[in-house]
Amino acid sequence: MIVLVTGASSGIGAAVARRFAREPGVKLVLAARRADRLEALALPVPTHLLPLDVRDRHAVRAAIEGLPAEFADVDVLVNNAGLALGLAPAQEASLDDWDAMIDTNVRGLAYVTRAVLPGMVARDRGHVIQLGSVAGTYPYPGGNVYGATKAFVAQLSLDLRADLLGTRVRVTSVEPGMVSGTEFSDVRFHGDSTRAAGVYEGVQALTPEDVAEAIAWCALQPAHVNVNRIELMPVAQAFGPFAVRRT
Ligand code: NDP
Ligand code: 8X3
Repeated sequence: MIVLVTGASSGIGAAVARRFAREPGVKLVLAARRADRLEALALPVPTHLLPLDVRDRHAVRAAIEGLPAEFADVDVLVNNAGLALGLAPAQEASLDDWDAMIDTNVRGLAYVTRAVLPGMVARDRGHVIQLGSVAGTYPYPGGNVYGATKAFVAQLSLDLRADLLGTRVRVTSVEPGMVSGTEFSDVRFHGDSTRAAGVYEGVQALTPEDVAEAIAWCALQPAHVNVNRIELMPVAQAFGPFAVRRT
């Protein structure tokens, strides 16, 4: 089984790489911008490193088309690269932050999907697993464009199922709640590590390994089973607040 993980240099993506490395016969293709972080994973299975910015559609296509023959027939794509930037209300949010989220979570995820799918369809085998988020279902203050990008991921996953009907290619949207032990909040708050740490203070959040286990479970189902979506949260989290303004 050849597993391609985007955003494997950190957090959930790195945990997914480590989880699949435990399966017999797995070969990994690990993509991210920080090649040194990919190298540092040093997993004990055949691995091809793919330094890649998913926002660059030409680079994505060239990278997938240029995979060495022994890594080219990707069985599982874990489309995990993504980020949140900022938590400001929409009327104050940074357009640069919005662009970066749309370019990465929407365009980048679509580019990688588009590059990998033809091979999967030609082989009549494959599984696209997309990292959505509970933020794509439940709104919260400041979630705005981040949440909307994750709603895109969920809907694209359903629409891919429609296009792929008649093939044996599977599609799953994995939608976690709060996951600690990743760089997610450091990135969201532009390196303000105190504010980032505050997000997880006093909360037993999901771990990257929890999410990786759910992803592996989806991929390891019998070939005729398609898990459409999985939503998981820490017990300590529930659905977003409904804000009521009283006069
Ligand atoms: P991290 O910040 O730890 O990991 C994000 C990964 O995405 C990194 O490996 C980063 O690698 C990669 N990445 C970001 N931008 C690009 C890019 N332009 N090109 C290639 N790779 C990129 O965060 P998480 O592990 O927490 O997040 C992983 C996914 O899970 C994201 O899609 C996130 O939205 C989603 N998620 C996270 C939750 C959480 O609470 N942590 C909850 C629900 C969903 P590099 O910088 O080296 O390029
Ligand atoms: C990450 C989870 O709740 O911080 O997608 O948006 S949340």
